[in-house]
Amino acid sequence: MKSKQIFTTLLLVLVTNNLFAQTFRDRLLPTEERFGFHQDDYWTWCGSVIKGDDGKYHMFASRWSKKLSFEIYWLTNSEIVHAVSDKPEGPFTFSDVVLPPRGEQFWDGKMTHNPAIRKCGDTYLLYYTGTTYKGDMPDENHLITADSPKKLDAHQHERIGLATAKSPYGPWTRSDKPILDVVPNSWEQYLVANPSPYVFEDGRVMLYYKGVEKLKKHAIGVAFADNWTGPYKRMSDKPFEMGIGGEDPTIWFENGKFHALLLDHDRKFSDKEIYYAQSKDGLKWDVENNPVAITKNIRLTEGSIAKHGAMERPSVLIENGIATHAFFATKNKENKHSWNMCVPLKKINELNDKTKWFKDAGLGMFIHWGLYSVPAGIWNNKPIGDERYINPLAEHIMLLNKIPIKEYAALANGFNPTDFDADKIVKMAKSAGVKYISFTTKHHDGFAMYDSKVSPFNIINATPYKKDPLKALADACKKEDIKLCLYYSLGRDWENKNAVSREARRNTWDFPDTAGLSYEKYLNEKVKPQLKELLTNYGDIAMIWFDTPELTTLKQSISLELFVKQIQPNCIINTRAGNNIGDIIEMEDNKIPEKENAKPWECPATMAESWGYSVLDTKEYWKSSNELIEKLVEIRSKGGNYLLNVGPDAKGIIPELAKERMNDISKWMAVNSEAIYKTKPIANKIYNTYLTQNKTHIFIFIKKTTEKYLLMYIDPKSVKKITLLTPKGEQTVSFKSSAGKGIVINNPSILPFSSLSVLKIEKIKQTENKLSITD
Ligand code: H79
Repeated sequence: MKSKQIFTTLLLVLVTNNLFAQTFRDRLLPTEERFGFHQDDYWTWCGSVIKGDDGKYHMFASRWSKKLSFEIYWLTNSEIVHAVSDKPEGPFTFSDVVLPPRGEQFWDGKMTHNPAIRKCGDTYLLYYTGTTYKGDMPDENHLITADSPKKLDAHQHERIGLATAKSPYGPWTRSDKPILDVVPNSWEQYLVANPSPYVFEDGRVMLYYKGVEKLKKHAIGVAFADNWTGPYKRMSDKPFEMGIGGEDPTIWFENGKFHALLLDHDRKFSDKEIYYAQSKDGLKWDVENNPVAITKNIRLTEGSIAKHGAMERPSVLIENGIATHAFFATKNKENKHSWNMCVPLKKINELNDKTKWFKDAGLGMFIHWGLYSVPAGIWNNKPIGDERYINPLAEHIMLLNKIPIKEYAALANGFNPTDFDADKIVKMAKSAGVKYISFTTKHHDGFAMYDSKVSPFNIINATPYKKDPLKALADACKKEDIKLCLYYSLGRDWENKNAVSREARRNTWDFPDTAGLSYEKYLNEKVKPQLKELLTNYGDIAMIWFDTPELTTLKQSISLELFVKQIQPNCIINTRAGNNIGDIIEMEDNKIPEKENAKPWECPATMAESWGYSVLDTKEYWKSSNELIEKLVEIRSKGGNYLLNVGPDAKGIIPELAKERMNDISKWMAVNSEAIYKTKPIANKIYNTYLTQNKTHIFIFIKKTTEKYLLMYIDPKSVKKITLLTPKGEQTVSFKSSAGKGIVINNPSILPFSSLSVLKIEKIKQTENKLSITD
């Protein structure tokens, strides 16, 4: 760097990151229960589909008689059959038995299962599990049990085989030996089964499979063959770790990546559902925080949700390199019928980024309003928690003063916010440049600020006001095109005894004893029913803003995410759903992170200290408008959003000091908002100020104190012009090239704002990537 007095150096690295989190869940289209393959007299289970040379779709599935039970008999009686359909989703019609019993002497003489159909050149490859055992096959007159020697015999002889044919109708050639056998004295000494091949175009095969050491102890293995004809050699003598307790993976290559659908036998994420993972090389797998891909709740074309009993054995149909349909074995809720079901898939490039509105927004407004707005920080004539500085958060008054529910609930009698004017508040927000509003529908006190039928502890039932402020707010937001987000206190609810959280954060005075209490019960009886109301009765909800996850487990966080998205698929959630589940990262209250983040993020913040209206937040506690604007810019330069709070009082009026600040922000945004909305950060830390960019422009935020010249290391040929944004319009700013290395900008001496002003650099090429780093 040259002389610091003269030059401010701006190092530019331009980032393009158009990738966004794509969960497999979002690809599932509505389906029909009859899609797939049903057989009235048989249990239908595993299934794998391929498009044949005849233009038809061919499913290879396993089945066994319904005269026998679903359990056990798959192992002794299953056979692989072939069914055909003109359409990929079916319904498939039975055609022929592909791999019938062929005699005890063969390794696969009695049973075939787990078909996986692939094609290489002109050969159809059917990978499968087969077994044999001594004695006759069981039937309805000769039943067996889980401990029968026949069953155990069948079990320990399970091996992996390959049948080949030139037509999906056969004839099929089976080999006399399995392509993969057990390895004595190893983790896979008992049996190998469930083949899942990835066949490369040149004939190489990467074969995932299940190995079992002894009953109930299984793991995944991977073998490789230079050609499908074999030999199949293990890639390692250890089980393979997918990062997810996987069983029955199906692996395909699409859009430059390997993808897998699989089951999680550890049930870490949910129970008996299908999970998703991605990989660059097919060996090292990335698992999303919420990898649940196909749940037991299936969306049907008629708009309803079908609840199923199990989701297993996933497979996909690939056409021209694109996964077009997912297939899986399923049972109805009563477990009386099983079939192989089909769900059509959206193409990867048809997925929309649900967080786009959020990434573009920049500024949001938080509204903290509830029963706590009545005492406003004073209880029994004393400041909350006796001394203001111990905890200045007025919305925590119930906890800090251990106010019994009965006494706290009496606040509702004096809560009649007749001056609450949703239209006015939303208009104020809009004029300040706010793009979304997050409203406290239920804070830690458990009081619902909307019409809730789940608990009478709400504004309609308990107050003289009797009106639904959320309804008014939702209508006003809709009118003004502001996104509506709903705050919901998750892990803390001081009115509900089952909301068990950490000791210092729960209601220990009304409910000293937690014995017999259940957080899961609270989730099922209060949280989910209230979320359902919120997501059903107020139109489009842009985000559920969870707070304080407390003791929420990973499974519970995942189930909350799935619950929200099943009702409103486009609704996003923040990471305070707990356990890193969420579409956007919620930073700590009032904390701006050091640098940008790969995921969209938000900083929720107060103008003073309390979130709820507090008479203790006297003027000296308030940040100035300039400070707020600078925080907005800092957050934006790091790619985040600023969620700035206001706390209406007991009458529903926003405090004057908050209004003043919103008004100052309005004036600033009226001139500078293009440097805030739809912009992205520029990666490197820069000297003394902040930057944002969009496709056509770079924005530099400058202060009155900034030096006379600015040096930017960007190619002068790529800069069309530079202007200063002012209330009177754009003012041209001169610049010249600096010894071919960059540009020197004449820093304007008079700036329009006492906070930050904006220099706008117009790029010549309308693309983000053309500016290159020259130093
Ligand atoms: O809604 C706003 C706050 O009320 C809420 N999050 C924002 C968005 C929030 N809840 N908790 N906290 C913020 C911070 C934690 C407060 C604590 Fe305590 C103070 C933890 C320990 C001391 C309150 C008092 C809880 C236990 C004792």
